[in-house]
Amino acid sequence: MTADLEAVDLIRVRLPLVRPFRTSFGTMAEKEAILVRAVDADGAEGWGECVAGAEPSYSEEWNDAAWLLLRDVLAPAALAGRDPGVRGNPMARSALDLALLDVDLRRRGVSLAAHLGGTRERVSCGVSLGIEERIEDLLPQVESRLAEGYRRVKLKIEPGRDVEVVREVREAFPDASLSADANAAYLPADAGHLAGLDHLGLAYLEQPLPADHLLGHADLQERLTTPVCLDETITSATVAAEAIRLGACRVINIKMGRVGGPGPAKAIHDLARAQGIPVWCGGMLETGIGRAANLALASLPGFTLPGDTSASARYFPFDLTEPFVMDPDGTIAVPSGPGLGVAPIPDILERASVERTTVRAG
Ligand code: OSB
Ligand code: MG
Repeated sequence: MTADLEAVDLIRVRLPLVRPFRTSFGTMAEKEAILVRAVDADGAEGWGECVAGAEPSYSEEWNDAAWLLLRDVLAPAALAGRDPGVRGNPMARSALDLALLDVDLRRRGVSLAAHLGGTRERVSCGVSLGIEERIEDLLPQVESRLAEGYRRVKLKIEPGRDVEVVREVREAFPDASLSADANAAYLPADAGHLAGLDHLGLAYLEQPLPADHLLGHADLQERLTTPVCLDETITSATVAAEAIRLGACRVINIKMGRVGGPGPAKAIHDLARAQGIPVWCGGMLETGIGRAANLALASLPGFTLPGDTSASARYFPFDLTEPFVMDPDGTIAVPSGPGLGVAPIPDILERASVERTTVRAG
């Protein structure tokens, strides 16, 4: 597949967000991403997006480090047709793997969704709302996103902005499908406090404890009636299998970048499905490139819950690709063209680029 790979371009982009996005680990005022463009000897190209952030705050990876790894290790190994022998760094690896897969699929005329085993043409969408200083700034966002058709609204929470916030949103929207995402902000000793969420009808509570607390999540799940969903913890199919066996979660969020690529993402889907654990496609505020990959992944049959696969307009005043639009029924069409089915619009890519380099064989 990579035999005639000729060059790998790395393009760092920055896109303004429609609103700063605050989580328990920090605030993002703009989106920074590394795009990977793989080019083969016939000039065919493929794209991938690294979902790491500008800082190592969601996980250990960050773009400055991913850039070096892609430039000095991963791309040269791919160009030489050898295994890079690298541990960890799933987001950087996933970005390159996606670009290489995209070249191959485009050449063969196969969509990423078809390649992964997708079974639906449209996927169900939820939306993730950042922490707001004031409840008056959150409630109107929930209202307008529900009115747009989003099938689930996820509220970011942190200590001091949790049970009360969820209660206010629940009181204002009694029938809405709601979830809460703590991004690892609590400790096992907070179990009693988190049990205060149990009467608020959440679809699930996402990643309450730090990523390595497998037993902590199992104990917490035993205490809560709210299903626990794991995000940061699930870094491989092995961890997913152990989390399920321990009872550490009843729901899994799958992000291709966090688990190291399309292959591992599908493997986690397959094993969760075999064990009756529903999964949904997480998001990292991706540009249209990463969004296309997420929509393809979310078309697999085990993705039975709405994903953080929102429309381009929820994130950006302008996206790198043709914008993804959600229908009023809360669904987005899965790209059906070869590979990702989308590519950056040259002018917009040019305008958003802040750094570029090309890696060649030899
Ligand atoms: O925990 O799911 C998360 C964004 C950046 C980092 C981590 C997370 C998120 C989101 C946004 O919740 C999901 C989206 O892309 O809409
Ligand atoms: Mg999350």
